Amino acid sequence: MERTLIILKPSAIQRFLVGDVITRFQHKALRIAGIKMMQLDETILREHYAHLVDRPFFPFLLNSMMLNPVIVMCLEGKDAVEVVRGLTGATNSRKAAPGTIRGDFGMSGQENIIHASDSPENAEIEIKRFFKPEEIFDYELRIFKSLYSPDEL
Ligand code: IDP
Ligand code: MG
Repeated sequence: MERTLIILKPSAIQRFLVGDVITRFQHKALRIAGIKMMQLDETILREHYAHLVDRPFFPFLLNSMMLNPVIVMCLEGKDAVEVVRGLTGATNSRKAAPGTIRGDFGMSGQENIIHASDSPENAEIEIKRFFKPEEIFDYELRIFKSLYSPDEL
C-alpha cells in the first residue's frame, strides 16, 4: 500500500477546518499511519519548498507556514498519492474544482489549507522529513479486506 504526506497548514488550524479535512480522508477510507502537531521552522521549510525558494512570494509562504503549529499526517491506501492530490485540488484555491478541499474551503493561492505529496518518490522523502520511524504505525485495518478486491491489496 502506498503512503503520502499531508500537512494541515496554519490556515486550516486558524479556520477550525481540522475536523472537516480529516473527515474527508476518513470517509475516503485512507488509513492514518501517522499524525502529530508540530511547529515548522525555516530550515525544514527551505528543504520542503526547495523548488520555490527563488520565487518572489517565498518570504510570504515562509511566514504563512510558521504562523502557528501545523498537523502532519501520513495516510495510506492504494494509489494514495494520486487519490489525495485529487481530493486536494489545484494549487490556487480559486481555480480548484468544487468538491475538492481547496475548492471548497478557500479563496487563496497561498492559503490553500493543506499540502499533499505530488509523487510516490516525494512522498517517501517527505514522510521521512516530518516523521521519525517510530511515529509511523503499521497496524492492520481489517476493513481494507472489504474495501478492496483481493488483487488490489
Ligand atoms: P502544491 O501545494 O499544489 O503542490 P506547489 O507549486 O508545490 O503547489 O507550491 C507549494 C505551495 O506554495 C502552495 O501550496 C502554495 O501555498 C504556495 N504557492 C505556490 N505558488 C504560489 C503563488 O504563485 N503565489 C503564492 N503562493 C504560492
Ligand atoms: Mg507541491
